[in-house]
Amino acid sequence: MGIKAAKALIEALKQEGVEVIFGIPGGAVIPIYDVLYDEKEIRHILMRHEQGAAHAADGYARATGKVGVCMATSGPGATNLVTGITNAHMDSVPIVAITGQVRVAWIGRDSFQEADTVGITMPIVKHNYLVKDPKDLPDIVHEAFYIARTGRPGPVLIDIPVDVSNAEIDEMPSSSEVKLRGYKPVYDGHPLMIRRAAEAIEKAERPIMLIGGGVIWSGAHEEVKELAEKCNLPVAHTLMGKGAFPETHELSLGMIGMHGTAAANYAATYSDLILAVGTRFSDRSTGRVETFAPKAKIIHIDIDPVEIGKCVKADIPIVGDAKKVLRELVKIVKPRPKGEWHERIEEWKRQFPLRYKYSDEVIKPQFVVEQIYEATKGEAIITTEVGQNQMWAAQYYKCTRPRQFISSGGLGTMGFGLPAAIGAKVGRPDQIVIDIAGDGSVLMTCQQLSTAAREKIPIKVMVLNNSYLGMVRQWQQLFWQKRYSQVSLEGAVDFVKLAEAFGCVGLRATKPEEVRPTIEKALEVDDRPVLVDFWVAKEENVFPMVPAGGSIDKMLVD
Ligand SMILES: Cc1ncc(C[n+]2csc(CCOP(=O)(O)OP(=O)(O)O)c2C)c(N)n1
Ligand SMILES: [Mg+2]
Repeated sequence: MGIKAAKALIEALKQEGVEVIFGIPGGAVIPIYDVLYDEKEIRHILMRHEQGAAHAADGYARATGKVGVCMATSGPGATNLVTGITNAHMDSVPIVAITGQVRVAWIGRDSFQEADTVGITMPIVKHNYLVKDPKDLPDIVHEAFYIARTGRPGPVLIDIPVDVSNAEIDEMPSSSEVKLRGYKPVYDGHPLMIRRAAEAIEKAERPIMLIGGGVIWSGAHEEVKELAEKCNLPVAHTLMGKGAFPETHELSLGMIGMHGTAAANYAATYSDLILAVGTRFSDRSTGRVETFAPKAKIIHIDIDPVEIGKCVKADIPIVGDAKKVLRELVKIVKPRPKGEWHERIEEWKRQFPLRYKYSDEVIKPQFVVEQIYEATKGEAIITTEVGQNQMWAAQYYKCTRPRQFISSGGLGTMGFGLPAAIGAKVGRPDQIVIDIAGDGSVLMTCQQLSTAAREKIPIKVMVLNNSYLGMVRQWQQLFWQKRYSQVSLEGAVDFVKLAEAFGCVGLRATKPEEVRPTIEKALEVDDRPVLVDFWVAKEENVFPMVPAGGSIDKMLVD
């Protein structure tokens, strides 16, 4: 007795531990959806746009550490996934995207809903497949998951022609160990390099650690803490590394980069040693690289050899898994006491804390984030949109554990936060999941409120509604003589009505004293999604700010 390839696909997904698929059906994936009709173990969440399916898979992966799965039909379904896949690629998130394709014999004839999905996605995936022989399908699924989650994580796409998924294969192979020629991530760091790193730490006078998203994916947060405490290393994090070291820890410098803290940016600038772990030195973190950390020796630990020396020269390169490398390093490095360096850092923290002017007339967006932080006791999972809202969330919601802060870093995708929150909440139903949003961003994927309502996924969307594409307006104000070109969203939508139209609870706060009670009210709703429309100060800016292309020690503070 044979088995349908589509059925074999679903069985292979189950063998990989998949519990949920975010997707939308269409002609080229009907055989797969037909199998899902009887499927009990895998939950399918019907999204309202495929971009959101990819972001939901992404949010699920970031919140759980597992591989997220999304599915779309051929042509427009697949092309709608592209932004979401690129987003996962830029932030090294393991997702597997399954797309339908026209039948094998019709490929290349501009058939109905044909797109060259493998070609289109080539530069934005870790790997992709066009399945031509149905019996290859189960093995390809296992390979795809293996590639997505090992080494530096990333998205993998499987494109399946409709006659392939609809074909019969002889038998369902049992899941076997994946072995791939030419793909062997290096996990153990070179012992000599680790020794040199230990010596450099011992000799340094002004060392800091700089941690990125790689620490989270490697599960190295405990090792980071142990090393930081043993050697009294001040720790700065990138946007992706937020939560990998408790921001409430006395050794935390906060976030580095364009909207980072003065303490982190000054410490990097004046340090003589940066121990960089799982970070790719993006321009948002380093500012002008020619003047980044001019006095520092750089130890760069990364699982992906391509990152070493790509943006910043490494004096001590260590290719390997952050957790394994730090484990070795912490064993051999000698403890260091605190010194004058720490006093200097304390002084920066005292002199230049993150701050804003509170007002009791108009709601300050930073105040909203602070109140969300307090009302959730710093425990919630936060997703963000992109723009000022994202930076205020990063600055004022202090995180203490990995996988708590989920944000589109590399691609900066407006519309990410809402579907990512859906994915995160599905993966972590035990957690409060809040999308800290901007009015512009949320309108890009707001149709997913319908998904969340119908599926009873009680996320909270907290819109910092400034009636502007605020971050662009901020740049225009500061660097383009206040020529506010095409950034007003005045009167764009009534968010409360929008929420209600989709079957969600809609709330609004227009005065500072309403902020906390409205948040509390939103937190009480647990059977439906809630959207809160906070009418915040329209022309508030995010500070500190390093002008694009500037050195990170040259910050505008107001
Ligand atoms: C998909 C997409 N289009 C355009 C941009 C450029 N962009 C960056 S921030 C921003 C404004 C965001 O507005 P809003 O969501 O209201 O956030 P705010 O900055 O006002 O908090 C824009 C248009 C982007 N990042 N992503
Ligand atoms: Mg806005």
